[in-house]
Amino acid sequence: MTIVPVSEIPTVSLLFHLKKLVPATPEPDAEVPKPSQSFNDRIGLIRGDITKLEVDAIVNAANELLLGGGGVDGAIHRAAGPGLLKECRTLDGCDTGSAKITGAYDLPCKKVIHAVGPVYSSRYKKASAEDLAGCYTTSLQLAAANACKSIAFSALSTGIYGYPSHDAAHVAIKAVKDFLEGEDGDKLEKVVFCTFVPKDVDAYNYWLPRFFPSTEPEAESDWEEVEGGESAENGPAPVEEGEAMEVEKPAEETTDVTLPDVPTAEPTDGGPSPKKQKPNDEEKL
Ligand code: AR6
Repeated sequence: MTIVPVSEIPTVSLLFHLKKLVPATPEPDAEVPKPSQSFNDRIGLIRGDITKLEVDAIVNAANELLLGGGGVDGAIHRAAGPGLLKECRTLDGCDTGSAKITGAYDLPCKKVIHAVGPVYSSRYKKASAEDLAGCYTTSLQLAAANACKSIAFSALSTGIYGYPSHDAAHVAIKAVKDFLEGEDGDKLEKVVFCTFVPKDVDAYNYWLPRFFPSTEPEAESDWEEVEGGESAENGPAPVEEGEAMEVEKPAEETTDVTLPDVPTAEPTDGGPSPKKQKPNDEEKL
């Protein structure tokens, strides 16, 4: 039941440095974003239970009623206690693609932002993407307007609502980057993506380096091509285990997934780095 202080949530900069994020291989004609130390120092990635994060605001994957539910919504309401539901009852629900903010009650964070992601529809991909982006943007605006300097997102819509993880991570990271580049961007000191299940871990490990390239001087040189890597069903080959620091998962969620072990040591400086597999860089969207 360990609470994770915001300062202990690994940043993209740290994950590149520890070689737990793999720099992207540039596509021949693709435009590569300019690396930004400031962004890489402010984007966090952690795998585990969002209710354990001691950030200013966590973002719940809610539904339009805002009265609790399953998945991360259930976990947040259980950990917050009955005061949260009581406050949610006063909010009169929330539209899909938007978000509302409440207190956090017994949670270690200060605020809960309840975002209503879309139920994914492959027939209406564009509308789904707009609604999902709206959740991220509204949540960031609410955080900034409520003096929250750190915010952690669950992978909105990727559970019960069925949004494919790679597509959802692309939308989420783009919305966050757009916000950080905007006029209120510097109000947020840390924006964290909190993953929970392997498909989302893979998606964020794939997409974060493509939006937030490494600033490490020799980031590319240590990675070697390995033949015969497996491919994940819906995306690039999964990277090796322990990509991002983990926090404890609630017992009820651990039954159908095998989680990698928590990394316990940094790679040693002297010895040769283990051979790692480059991710498959094919565009998946
Ligand atoms: N911490 C972090 N992430 C979690 C946790 C947790 N404790 N538990 C689950 N996740 P979902 P949705 C991840 O289904 O798809 C509810 O009933 C999970 O692995 O919670 O937006 C609501 O009331 C997945 O990656 O939300 C709505 O009715 C992500 O959280 C509906 O589900 C979101 O999965 C919303 O569906």
